[in-house]
Amino acid sequence: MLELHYYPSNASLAPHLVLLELGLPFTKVLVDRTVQAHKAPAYLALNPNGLIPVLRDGELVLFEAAAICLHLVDRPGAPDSAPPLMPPPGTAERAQATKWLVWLTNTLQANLIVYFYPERLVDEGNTEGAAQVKAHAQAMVGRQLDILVAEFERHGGPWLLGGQYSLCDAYAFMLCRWTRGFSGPASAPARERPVLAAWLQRMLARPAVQRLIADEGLVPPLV
Ligand SMILES: N[C@@H](CCC(=O)N[C@@H](CS)C(=O)NCC(=O)O)C(=O)O
Repeated sequence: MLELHYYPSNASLAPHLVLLELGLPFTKVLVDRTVQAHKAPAYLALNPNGLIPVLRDGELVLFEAAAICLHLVDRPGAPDSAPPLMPPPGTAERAQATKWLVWLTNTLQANLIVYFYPERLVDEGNTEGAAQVKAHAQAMVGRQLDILVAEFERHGGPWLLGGQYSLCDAYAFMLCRWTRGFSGPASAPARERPVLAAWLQRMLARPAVQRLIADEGLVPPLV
């Protein structure tokens, strides 16, 4: 049985959505951040980084949300009716999809983490420095959201890869949701870019996304 160690709206959200899209049976294990459960020895044994998520698949234990999503797509077990969330390996389409997934996790997500935890990059008590780091991270995320907009405009399709819905949409949805609290001059939230606003509405209309919202108890503003 698949077991997703998660906390609502954390980096576990994309794997959670992929599980729901694929219709795979799984159980959820809440990693209670309010009591630092992600820093407890039992969890560190699964993920020495002390970060959420972790996926257990029998003997296999995985951390890194993007790696978990790829494994879920590649492993057998999904019903025939499940959408193909990645193009076939060895194709140019797969290479492009992998490019976007890696970009999402190591560029956009990385800057969002700096935005949320700027105090980790400055000396303790340096609130002015932390505010500067946060503002710069927000501005970088803003420029990267513009890159997403440009990609949608280039191909004109409804999904990040063009015509085919993929796990890149699930991943980008999680990250764009994380910008919902953006304010000030550095960057507006993703939803204020019309192209992304339309795509976010398409995402919200997906049954798997509606289930995700209910399962994780997410409340408005959703994006
Ligand atoms: N690169 C990791 C990042 C995971 C991550 O940063 N998770 C956050 C929640 S969104 C976390 O556990 N933060 C706790 C902390 O930083 O102490 C992944 O994608 O799995």
